[in-house]
Amino acid sequence: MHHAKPQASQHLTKATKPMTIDYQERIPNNVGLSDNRRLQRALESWQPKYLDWWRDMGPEGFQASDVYLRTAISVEPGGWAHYGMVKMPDYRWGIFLAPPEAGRVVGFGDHKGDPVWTDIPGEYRAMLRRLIVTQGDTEPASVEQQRLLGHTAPSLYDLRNLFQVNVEEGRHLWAMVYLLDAHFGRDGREEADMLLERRSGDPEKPRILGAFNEPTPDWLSFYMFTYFTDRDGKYQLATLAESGFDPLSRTCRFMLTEEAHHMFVGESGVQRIVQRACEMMREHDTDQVRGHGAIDLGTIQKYINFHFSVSVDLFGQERSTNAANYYTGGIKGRFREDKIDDDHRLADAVYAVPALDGDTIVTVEAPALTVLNERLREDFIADSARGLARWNKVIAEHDVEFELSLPHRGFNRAIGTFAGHHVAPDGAVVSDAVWNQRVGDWLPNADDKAFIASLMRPVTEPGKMASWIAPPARGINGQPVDYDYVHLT
Ligand code: BYC
Ligand code: FE
Ligand code: FE
Repeated sequence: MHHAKPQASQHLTKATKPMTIDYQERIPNNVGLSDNRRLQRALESWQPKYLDWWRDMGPEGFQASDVYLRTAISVEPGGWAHYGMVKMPDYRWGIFLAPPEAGRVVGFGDHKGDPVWTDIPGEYRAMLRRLIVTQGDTEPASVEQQRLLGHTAPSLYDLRNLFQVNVEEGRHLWAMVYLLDAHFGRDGREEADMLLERRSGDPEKPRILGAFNEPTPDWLSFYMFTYFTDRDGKYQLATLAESGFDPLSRTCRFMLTEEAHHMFVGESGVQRIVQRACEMMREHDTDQVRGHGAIDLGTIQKYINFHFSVSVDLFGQERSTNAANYYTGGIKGRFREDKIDDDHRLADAVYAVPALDGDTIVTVEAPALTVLNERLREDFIADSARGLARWNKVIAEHDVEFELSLPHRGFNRAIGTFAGHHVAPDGAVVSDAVWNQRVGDWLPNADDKAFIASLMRPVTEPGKMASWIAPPARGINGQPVDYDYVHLT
């Protein structure tokens, strides 16, 4: 049976400080796993199942390649990363929690001001289990969605970034399985096994949330996914980092440090594609750049429309009693709860949310507690818009007249108020007939997908880029762009 061992090139050393990760252990951790035999046994019996899953469902065709990966070596802010050539199955997946905050108290809900819980309060067990399982399910799902992309990477730099994202999503699964094994006994072990059994896109045993059953067939989709869908990860993890259940909070705080890189991959990936499109538009004085091997801005807009809309669905319904119960229980807070100036209980507060009044989208006031999903969705939308502004800056710098935009939040929705209605990207409610006539202008159509697929040819020479993407501004960890980031076998 395989179990992970440190690579000679990793130079990972034994723990000296309490919050340093112990790499001598079979499962690297900073939670004192060797002092908890029961938990250690549970995780050690899950580890081979995880590795089997990784070999079956992880990146296809590259398990034997050396990849320039970063590994967490400490959870202290700054200087936590080590870089070296690693074969992915030997990546040191483990359990890393952010340091505890002395005297931390519950920040919101009925228990506001109470000391945080290190064990699960019995009354919240079911809620917490469900949240942890839902969170955990997305992590292996994304690895499954991306497993064939290695065959068509536009450069070795991008190939390496894909694999970095994949191993870290694998580690995020470990993070949730740790909580299930440590705090939910036998049920937790069953859930941990089920996390390895569901499969993205499989109608018999699908992943839990919609976006995680969509295919990620090409690299434009991959960058959109890491820009928009990983950003849902940022917002959900941030609300769970507020949790009164301290192990969940500490776990999510460390996961957020990894999440930032995933969104960087998405934002910079789209930016480089936009840049290439603009360069070709200037060079050939046309916006029909497909013939020049670039992706036209109109197609990029359609991919934005798709990935934005499936990602906003991930926030759930506008009105949710689940969300109200999570908040009142002190289980799941708002984004940056401590920065919000109110009573953090919300018993009497109201909040404005969109609603449909016939064919018109209006704003109505609702009890704030019941519309927390919508509020978080709004935070997400504002954050998403920032990257678009940076992409539009690139377009303007090339003197091209075109502006990328986010579609209306009601566009192409499958969850909540707008599900079952057709909303155009500009926010107009339209008929079935208009929708059917226009949908191919708003979402990637068969022709767009075939064109994108035709561009997906691997580029494997260090420093070379596919025709449709500009080189990155710089390499990884101070290495040059033409560094040999993945040693192909
Ligand atoms: N698809 O009351 P509601 C990440 C279900 S991404 C399918 O509005 P609630 C990552 C819902 O489950 C972050 N079903 O729901 C990114 C409920 O089902 P039941 C993932 C959906 O509970 C990239 C029913 O509809 N983390 O980490 O308020 C790569 C009623 O809805 C969907 C989390 O999501 C959907 N889109 O909110 C790798 C955090 N939306 O009970 C990783 C944990 C809703 O009727 N999860 N439903 O069977 C949660 O906080 C909540 O479960 C949700 C839903 C926000 C997802
Ligand atoms: Fe993740
Ligand atoms: Fe992520």
